[in-house]
Amino acid sequence: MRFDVITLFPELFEPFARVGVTRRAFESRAVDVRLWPLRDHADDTYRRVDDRPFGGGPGMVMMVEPLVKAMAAIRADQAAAGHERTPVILFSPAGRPLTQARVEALAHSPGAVLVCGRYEGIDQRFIDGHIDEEISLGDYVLSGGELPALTLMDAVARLQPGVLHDAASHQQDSFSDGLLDCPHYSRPEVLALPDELAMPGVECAVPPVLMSGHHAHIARWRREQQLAITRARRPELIDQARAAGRLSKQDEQFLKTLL
Ligand code: 4FV
Repeated sequence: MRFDVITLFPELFEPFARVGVTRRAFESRAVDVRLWPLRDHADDTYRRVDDRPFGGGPGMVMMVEPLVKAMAAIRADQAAAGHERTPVILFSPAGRPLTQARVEALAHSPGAVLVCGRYEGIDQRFIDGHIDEEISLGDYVLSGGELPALTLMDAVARLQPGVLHDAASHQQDSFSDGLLDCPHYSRPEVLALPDELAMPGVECAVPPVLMSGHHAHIARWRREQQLAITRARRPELIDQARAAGRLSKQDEQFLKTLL
């Protein structure tokens, strides 16, 4: 799959391809990232990419022409590479909230063009003319669309075959079945911290069921933990899982015990 990223700060993306699980996605070309520095498509003497808003008001607006020229260059490059046209995504607080379901759909797609806004926003004519989808990371205001783009690429890259050591690990992710994740434990089985590091009220022993080797009991315990945590923190996700038919009779019986 291929991401074409229009950005004023391509240097923000380099480290991303060098570390962690996502590095494997890029080195294996499972995810092919092309960076398109917007200033390369600003051909006035000052290579302007932003200007004052018509109608007045604070801040600056990203100009339409450099963006349109960058899109033309991307489409030409995709055509030359025999790569199909990919949808154009803009990150903005006005977008649809990003979900794991949207990430999984993208992870099984040819890719996308990611437009990273800066300043107060982008000239609406570019949005009307080129943007297929607006995605929001959340109800807060960032200084640019680069972090949302990196976030989306990270979430998609880790789902690419062969990127996670154990493919099963993303099947147990939060949201993979619409519920929040269960607690995780590793060595030591019984925590023995010196007094100055002690954590009062924290159970020092790992839940015995996890040491039982009884896979069905372990799976049940983890499922019940997911249900309890999700019901406590994100009850709307329980309703969504129920509506999607992802809750078993056993799940419903357990949820009743929580009432
Ligand atoms: C944002 C968000 C976000 C708005 C103006 C970039 C900034 C600036 N993007 N989820 N929240 N974008 O705040 O996606 O151009």
